[in-house]
Amino acid sequence: MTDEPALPAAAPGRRHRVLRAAGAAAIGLASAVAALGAGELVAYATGAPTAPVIAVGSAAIDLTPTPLKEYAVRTFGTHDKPVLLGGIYLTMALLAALAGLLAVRRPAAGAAVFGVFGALGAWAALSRPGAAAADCAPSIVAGLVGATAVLLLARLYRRALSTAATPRPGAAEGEGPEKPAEGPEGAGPEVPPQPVGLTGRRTVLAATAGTFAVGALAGVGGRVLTDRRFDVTAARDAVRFPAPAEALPPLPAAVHPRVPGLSPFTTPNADFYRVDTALTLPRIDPRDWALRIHGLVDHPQVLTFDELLREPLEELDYTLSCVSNEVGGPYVGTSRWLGAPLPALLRRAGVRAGADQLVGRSKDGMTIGTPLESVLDGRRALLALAMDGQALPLAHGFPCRSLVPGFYGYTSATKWLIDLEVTAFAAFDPYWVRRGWDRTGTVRTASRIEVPAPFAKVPAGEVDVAGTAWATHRGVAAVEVRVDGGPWQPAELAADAGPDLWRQWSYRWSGAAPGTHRIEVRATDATGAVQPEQRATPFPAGATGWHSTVVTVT
Ligand SMILES: Nc1nc2c(c(=O)[nH]1)N[C@H]1C(S)=C(S)[C@@H](COP(=O)(O)O)O[C@H]1N2
Ligand SMILES: [Mo]
Repeated sequence: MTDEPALPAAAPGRRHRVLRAAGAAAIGLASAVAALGAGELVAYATGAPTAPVIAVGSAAIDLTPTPLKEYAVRTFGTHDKPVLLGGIYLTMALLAALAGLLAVRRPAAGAAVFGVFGALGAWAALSRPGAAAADCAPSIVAGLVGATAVLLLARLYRRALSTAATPRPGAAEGEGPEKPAEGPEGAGPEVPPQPVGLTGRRTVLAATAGTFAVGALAGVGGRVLTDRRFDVTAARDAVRFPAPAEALPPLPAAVHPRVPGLSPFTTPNADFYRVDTALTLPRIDPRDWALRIHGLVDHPQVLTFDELLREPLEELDYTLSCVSNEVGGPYVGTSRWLGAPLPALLRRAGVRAGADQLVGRSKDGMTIGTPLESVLDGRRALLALAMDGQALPLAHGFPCRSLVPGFYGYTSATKWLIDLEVTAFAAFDPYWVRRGWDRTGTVRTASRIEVPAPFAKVPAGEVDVAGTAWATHRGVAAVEVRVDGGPWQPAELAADAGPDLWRQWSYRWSGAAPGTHRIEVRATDATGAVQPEQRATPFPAGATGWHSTVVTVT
């Protein structure tokens, strides 16, 4: 800021205009915080997904064009949701500040901005799949509270300004309404010099700060109350699984090549990648959960969680992967899953002729379609309830998700599953297919180098190279490595635990000479197909191309 003469007498200096504008913007911001706080409190009654920002964010995710979504996943990875929410909060803050600036001139216009906010949130909440009428309540209340707050604060603000502008006896003539609120004045002999309108200004400041504080408190309180009300961690901890009818022996240690730095064969739950569109995790109490099986079936079914537990449970060692994974990327993981065999349940329901798609629906409205023929062709499709010896973590679909080996998650692995519909591809396009993704979603052969790390410095001589390859449900038959575009050399494959699992590999690179080198890898699946060199983006059917790593030998 520039040096200004202390307490300019009459000129409404730039500083004053800036301060006034800041005050008006603060009024808008405080009103927005009050609005969102009220929304969070009301969401205590209707559930976290109905809170205004979450509802708007969820609608934004669904409306985001595929290329932008891909960009977000690529750039922000699993942080895509915090980034989106941050963006929404920032946009709202800017609009709220503008609403404040507007409100001190035209109160009705400022209030209208909040009305539009509220309506937008209400529309977003109602547009969520499975929304109830009451779901728009948090946004409507938020809109009303925001509009009321901005009207009241703007009135105080205008009053403070007009007090400041009222010419006092003895004050210079010609001080119009543009006179700065901060204008100094000579007061009577008993009263020390006091700026005009100080009390009024104090009142606005206090009211704005108070609105802000109460709103923030309501927001935080509403969140905490909602989290507590819909908490299902105790219900999850209480789940006990009967011994599986078909248990698997422990995996042999030889599935891992024991190269330091290589990821473990079984991915711990805490490290398992997470990809979904859920801004708030669906919380489902298994006691309230039921799975409906319907559509082109002779005997529609409704299964409770306890009934599912009484099915002959099976274990499945399975590598789940995401179509959005880039070459060499992290969206893949392996676990031992436990669940009820899906084919048996479908046969019991009696699949009718003409059906070729199985659509899973989740509590949060996701739809995922799998080729029905594949589900019934003898592969071990599962309604999974547990993962690595624990009930499914909330982020991975508690209490139940589907798994169909050989398909990417987006066409087979519905989390928070509540509904299975036997239908036809011609009759229904699931969520991702509507957005242009391949409707089948067969996992493509992939391989990646994990050791050495990209741009690692390694000593000359013998260098251990190792990584992971998968061609889910077909199986990996070979992995080859080459250095600096030289001849392909076979890597050593660790023990094969089955075609539904990834396969880890290692390669001893001997005679590594100082300098920069490029290591490449490619896999061959059990049908004999070699992973293609041609690069393809994840959209629309999964990435292709060889992974490579550049290292410096010292
Ligand atoms: N309800 C729901 N299920 C879902 C998704 C989702 O967005 N919502 N994403 C799918 C995708 S794209 C993948 S790759 C897997 C990821 O499962 P994970 O998060 O347990 O690793 O879940 C699938 N199931
Ligand atoms: Mo995915």
